[in-house]
Amino acid sequence: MTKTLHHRACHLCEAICGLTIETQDHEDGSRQILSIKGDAQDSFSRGHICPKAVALQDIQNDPDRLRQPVRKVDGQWQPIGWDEAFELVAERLSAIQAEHGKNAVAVYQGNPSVHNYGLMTHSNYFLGQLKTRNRFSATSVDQLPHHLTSYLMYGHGLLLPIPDIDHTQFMLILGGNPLASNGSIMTVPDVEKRLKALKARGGKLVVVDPRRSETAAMADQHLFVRPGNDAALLLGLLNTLFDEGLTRESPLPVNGMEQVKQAIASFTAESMAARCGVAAAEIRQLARDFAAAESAVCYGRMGVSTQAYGSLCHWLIQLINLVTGNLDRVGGTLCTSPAVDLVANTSGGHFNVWQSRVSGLPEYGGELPVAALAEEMLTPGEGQIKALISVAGNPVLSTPNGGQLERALDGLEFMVSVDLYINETTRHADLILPPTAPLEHDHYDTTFNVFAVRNVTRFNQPVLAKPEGALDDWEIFVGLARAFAAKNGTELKPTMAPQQMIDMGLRAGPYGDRSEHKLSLAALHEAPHGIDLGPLRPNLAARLKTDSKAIEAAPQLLVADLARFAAEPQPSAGELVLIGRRHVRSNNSWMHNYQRLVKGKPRHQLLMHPDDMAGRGLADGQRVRVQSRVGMIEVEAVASDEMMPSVVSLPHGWGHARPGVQMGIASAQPGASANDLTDERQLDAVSGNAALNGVPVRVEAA
Ligand SMILES: Nc1nc2c(c(=O)[nH]1)N[C@H]1C(S)=C(S)[C@@H](COP(=O)(O)OP(=O)(O)OC[C@H]3O[C@@H](n4cnc5c(=O)[nH]c(N)nc54)[C@H](O)[C@@H]3O)O[C@H]1N2
Ligand SMILES: Nc1nc2c(c(=O)[nH]1)N[C@H]1C(S)=C(S)[C@@H](COP(=O)(O)OP(=O)(O)OC[C@H]3O[C@@H](n4cnc5c(=O)[nH]c(N)nc54)[C@H](O)[C@@H]3O)O[C@H]1N2
Ligand code: SF4
Ligand SMILES: [Mo]
Repeated sequence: MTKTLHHRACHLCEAICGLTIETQDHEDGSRQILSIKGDAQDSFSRGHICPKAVALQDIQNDPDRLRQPVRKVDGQWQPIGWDEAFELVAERLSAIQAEHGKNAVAVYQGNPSVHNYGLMTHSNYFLGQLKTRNRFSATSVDQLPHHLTSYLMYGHGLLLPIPDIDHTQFMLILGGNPLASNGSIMTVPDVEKRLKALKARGGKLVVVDPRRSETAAMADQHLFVRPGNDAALLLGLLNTLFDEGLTRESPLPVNGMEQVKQAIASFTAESMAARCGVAAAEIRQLARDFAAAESAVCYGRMGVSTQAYGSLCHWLIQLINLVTGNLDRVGGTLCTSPAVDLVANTSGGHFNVWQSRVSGLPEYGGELPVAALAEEMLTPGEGQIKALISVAGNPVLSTPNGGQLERALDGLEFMVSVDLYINETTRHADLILPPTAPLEHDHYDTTFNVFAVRNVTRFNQPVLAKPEGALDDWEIFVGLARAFAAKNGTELKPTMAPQQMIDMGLRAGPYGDRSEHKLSLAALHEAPHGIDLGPLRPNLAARLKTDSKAIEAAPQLLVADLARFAAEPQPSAGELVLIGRRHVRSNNSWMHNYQRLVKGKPRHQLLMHPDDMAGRGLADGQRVRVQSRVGMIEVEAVASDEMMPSVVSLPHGWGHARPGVQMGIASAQPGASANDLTDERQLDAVSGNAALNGVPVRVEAA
């Protein structure tokens, strides 16, 4: 009975905390997890951990997790062999494409796709063969405005300036709650300690949020903002910076700044105050504080990207950092220089080269906005979606008007899911292909090293042996690719394992064969706690991928959106709007089946200001009916003075009571789905990203 200590990063959220996992090997050959702790020797996460990482063992041991492919026959799930399953997928998809055209097969890729390197390297090996324009992902219910803004201004959708949180003297956060989310597009393990350090060195933290979030509660200043109206605040700030001469020269090459000045000249703090709910004097003072700080960073996340002006907000955020000299500056925002450099190796992307069939929404990087998925299934005609491949996603709970999508899935001719569970989405599939569990496969973070607040790298070895007959995600995609190519008589290029691709990427990268670091896979094997490659450094000028090789400060598309913003009719007083929230013990829709995380008081209630409850004759803890244009749910309402009046908050990812879901613990305390209320027609019009925040709702006693 040998005990072993393993070191590996947690892949569950963007913070990539180092873990120390102790296992025990038994005489029968089995290996048991004894403990999961933070790895104090990981210089990036410094021992930080959250409750979700401990639940990695619950994922491993969950009796509800699928361990072999299953096929639905007469409404019953039955085991099926891998080869037979691949053959079935190849046959059904080929037949559907032959009859209805390539676009009749759609793809949805969910969030864990970017937390699992095998899906990053190999899903396209198969999906690319389909040559369908109906590709969708969680990007368009999340960070699409970030990518689009970077693509338009810097020439590459992944050139995302990251807050230099460890060196800044002023951090302005809009629509992010890193104390619950552990940071996003800012890979920052141990964020609370880093924010405390910012305050301890005399820096200032300001949070703009319609809820006094956990992060807002620790800030020096918290401003309530009317949901969906951050652009007004940001315009007021930028306008003040120009108006009061608070700008600072930047050495970066910039085009279009005069045009920006003119375009925003009429959006003064005074004219924007009512719109955002922040007094003009406060807007002006915030601009002065920001500009006066030795270094400052303006950072916006979910709350300002999944709203009706997501792209406008992210453009204004970039401009505020730029004109105060904080873009590409220590203590401001900086782009990473990652060991596997996805920016250097790829073209910048493309936008609006084609559009969705029904609503004409623009593609970005080959994907269409997921808000259009259901209508593309439900609207008859040439190009109608007849089959779906869902990969590591749960769009019934995570995309707007999930109820409509659910009905649309019922009408498909064929659906296959690559997933660990029979959940709200995959229960509609004909076939589910489950990969190995997280600790059973290796991992290299291709994505979050690129978004990290320091340049870091590590390779994660599997902790547990792969069970006999199990396949990793990437192997499932190789199997599908081969079966599909054989069925269609197409030639398939040979592929290599993800490990080998990472080795090549490391060697070709900035710390590879041509540098003193000589990074390779073998070198990372020698460094189980990860390698710190130093703080972020200014590098943007050399990395710009615009045609002009300058920053494009005034992209036509974004400047034009100012007119839409100015013309937007405002809701009448007393109307309620819905926003979302996250909790540290929850992870989107899929980690509610672990007792360790869901025990204690429920965390899926509707938060509502006491005055809004009183005005409707509602009592604290009462069950209420919440209604929007698209649907109605029942939940418990809790009075909370954290909320801005007229705003209610409900986390997404709940609603596990649907029939056929096979997740016992989750179904026992199901909650209701926020996305039965969100509206697929409410979009950031520029990018097509869903506006999940700021949804008009009515609340009454149930
Ligand atoms: N109203 C509202 N809606 C939201 C949000 C919000 O804030 N408010 N947030 C949005 C955001 S930011 C996101 S990212 C999306 C997330 O939306 P999705 O990505 O659609 O959903 P997840 O809940 O992440 O579901 C992940 C699925 O992947 C499976 N899975 C987990 N690990 C693996 C793996 O390694 N391999 C495979 N093959 N499957 C795996 C799980 O069983 C689960 O079914 O939700 C969005 N929806
Ligand atoms: N524990 C946990 N961690 C997670 C996840 C999880 O589900 N659970 N999900 C992961 C994923 S996929 C992502 S994308 C990240 C997201 O990470 P964050 O961007 O930090 O997301 P949230 O924690 O949802 O914080 C969003 C904040 O925006 C506020 N907000 C809502 N509407 C508006 C608005 O109109 N304006 C402004 N200014 N604020 C608004 C909300 O009140 C909330 O406090 O978290 C990741 N980490
Ligand atoms: S914060 Fe929690 S879930 Fe996120 S990487 Fe760290 S341990 Fe994992
Ligand atoms: Mo996300």
